[in-house]
Amino acid sequence: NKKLKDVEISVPIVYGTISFWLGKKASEYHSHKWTVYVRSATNEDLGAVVKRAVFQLHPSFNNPTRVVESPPFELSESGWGEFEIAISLFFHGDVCDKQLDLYHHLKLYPEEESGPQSTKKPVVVESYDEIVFSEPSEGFFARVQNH
Ligand code: SLL
Repeated sequence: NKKLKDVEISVPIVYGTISFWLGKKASEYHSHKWTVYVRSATNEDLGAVVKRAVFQLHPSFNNPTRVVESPPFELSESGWGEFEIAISLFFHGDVCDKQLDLYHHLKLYPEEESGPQSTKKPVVVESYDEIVFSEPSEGFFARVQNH
């Protein structure tokens, strides 16, 4: 698989969490439902680049290492507390051998300025990033160009 010198592929992504307070249905250990996700920032199929996402949750969860093998690269859970989620992205063989580790702080509780907690107003925290691959293989380049 030949490498293309002087070529760079930049893959824009967004990753983050959306959290809903369960209101009347909230219990002590399950007060919120939340989803952590990684997706293309430009509506491309991230599955052309990413083979697998591994979400490392707080050890208070059952089976805290969660593996997602195909898009959408996201995971939903319920819980009661905020913590840092480690997100490892693994790429297809012709893309990159190294994994990329991202870190995201799960936020459940709104800031005081945005008013009281409501089941209708989810708390969203999202980050933007660009994954840059230099000297991509021809196969990878062919797969993602013209998209
Ligand atoms: C805290 N450092 O003390 C944080 C830890 C952990 C949250 C928060 C588990 C839910 C379940 C859960 O929400 N853990 O047991 O299914 O605030």
